[in-house]
Amino acid sequence: MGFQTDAVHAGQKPDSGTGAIMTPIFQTSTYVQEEIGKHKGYEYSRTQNPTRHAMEKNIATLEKGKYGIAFSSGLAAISSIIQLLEQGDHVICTNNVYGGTFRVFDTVFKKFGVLFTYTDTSVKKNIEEAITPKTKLIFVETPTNPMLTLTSIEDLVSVAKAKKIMTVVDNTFMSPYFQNPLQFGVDLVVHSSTKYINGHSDVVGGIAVTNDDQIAQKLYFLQNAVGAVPGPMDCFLVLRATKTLALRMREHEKNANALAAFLQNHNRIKRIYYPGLSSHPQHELAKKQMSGYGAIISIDLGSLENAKKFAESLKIFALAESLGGVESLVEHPAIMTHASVPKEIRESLGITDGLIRLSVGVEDEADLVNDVIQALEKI
Ligand code: P1T
Repeated sequence: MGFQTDAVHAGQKPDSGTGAIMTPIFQTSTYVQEEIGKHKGYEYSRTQNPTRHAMEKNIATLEKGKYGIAFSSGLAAISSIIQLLEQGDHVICTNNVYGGTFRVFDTVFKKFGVLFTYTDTSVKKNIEEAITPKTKLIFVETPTNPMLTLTSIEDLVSVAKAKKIMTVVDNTFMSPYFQNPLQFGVDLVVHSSTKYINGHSDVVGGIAVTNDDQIAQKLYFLQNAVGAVPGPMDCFLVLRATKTLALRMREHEKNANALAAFLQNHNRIKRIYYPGLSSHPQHELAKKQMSGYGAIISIDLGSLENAKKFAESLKIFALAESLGGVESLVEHPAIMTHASVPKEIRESLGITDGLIRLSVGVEDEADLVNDVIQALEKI
């Protein structure tokens, strides 16, 4: 089936009791058993929930995967993936990842003896050189948050497969609509479904998707054993939202393209990062592995003072953490989303005090461009 047909239907069928076309919100913690051990496949809602199952199947289908394993946040999904490892195992991670991802790796899992090497995974040789006999997992964000750097998924898979190392791609920025890493042979895709997948800024959630039976079984085990599961109401909202994912992504991207085209020639902007611009150093790679460029644009305004003035002068773009919702957001990575990354590392990555990240929403294109024009004039 096509993406939109799957988005509307996959994982869902009319309720057998009533014919209700929408999957009910099974707001229950437990399920009555006929006899001890005789039940309908549902025992307890940490372990199984029908609304969650429908959502997991739906997103797995959109991501071209067999199994979807949902969690209560993107970080809960990422943490459960790291819990597949043992003490002493080594992870290679893209040097620029969401600040919270770096924080949980660096402060929580390191404490339990998992070793992390951060490197610029956009260079194949860097991945090859970081591999040790203990390397069990390579975690890549592509495009990265907030620098929009790409890693070649093909290169990643070719290096990792040769050494039997598990590959994980955080696909949050692209959503399953613009990029499907499993189709390149990646083992696991992870999303913060808080972002484009839900898209309405009213749910925090995460999901891992895989085609690998063994990895799936281990993650379902962890989902139940550790227990970072999403509630049924949140699953219902996400399931409702994926029905319009394709429509939203097209609109997000149209607006982002227009805004990037305008911003790239503006004299107040020192540097712009958007994979859809031909000036982006990896524009050709973007065309190859993504079917669109998404709607996150980062701009360097040269100083903290300029960044503050700009962000605080915007009227439609709201000053807030997060991204991927229908409403446009602006944020300052160094002080907000990436504050937990040490300053010298941030600066080496390009996350300067002048850097601003825009999450372009689905409002009218002209209104967004005009909002940015008036805010740039305040600098
Ligand atoms: O917020 P949560 O649902 O736990 O997802 C974490 C996460 C994982 N991966 C990426 C690429 C992310 O961007 C995020 C969360 N990011 C933000 C909140 C942000 O404003 O960048």
